[in-house]
Amino acid sequence: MNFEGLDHIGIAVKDIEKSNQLFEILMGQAPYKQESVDSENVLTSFFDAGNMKVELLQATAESSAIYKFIEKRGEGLHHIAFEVEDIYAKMKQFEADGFRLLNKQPKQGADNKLICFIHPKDTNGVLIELCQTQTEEKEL
Ligand code: CMX
Repeated sequence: MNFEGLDHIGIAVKDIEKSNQLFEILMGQAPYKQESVDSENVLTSFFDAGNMKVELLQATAESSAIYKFIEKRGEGLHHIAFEVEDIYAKMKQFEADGFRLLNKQPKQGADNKLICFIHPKDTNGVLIELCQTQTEEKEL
């Protein structure tokens, strides 16, 4: 098995403050974390959903992937993220399997993760994120 489990699903939203209020009602709790990821030009908030999380993402610049996504496809499900034990090993494996990786090295993502995306055109139109919880030994 390649994955440790589903870590989170990412939902692209236009106005994260409004969506936070909506999801607070839906999830029955406030987000446990809000974070700006400057490298991705996004504002994020995370809700605990039991054995996984829901991440809301709002673009902070027109260059952001979230901005382009919403322009093209509207708000909605943006990606699903699987936890992996060793992101370097999985990136190597998936690349050898023919999947196009959208970053050649793991990037610093939200929620203390090292992340890598697989091109959605290689996975039936769904953007897949690999993420590894960062430990001190694996910090970039
Ligand atoms: N899910 C499914 N399909 C997607 C998609 C997504 N999230 N984003 C784009 N696409 C589709 C587009 O609709 C388009 O399809 P068609 O050609 O059929 O219209 C195709 O992929 C190419 O899209 P594009 O707009 O021409 O190309 P982009 O320059 O926007 O690049 C992608 C798309 C996926 C390569 C780019 O968004 C990327 O590198 N994403 C990874 C990084 C990311 O998403 N960061 C934001 C989240 C960060 C975080 O979680 O912290």
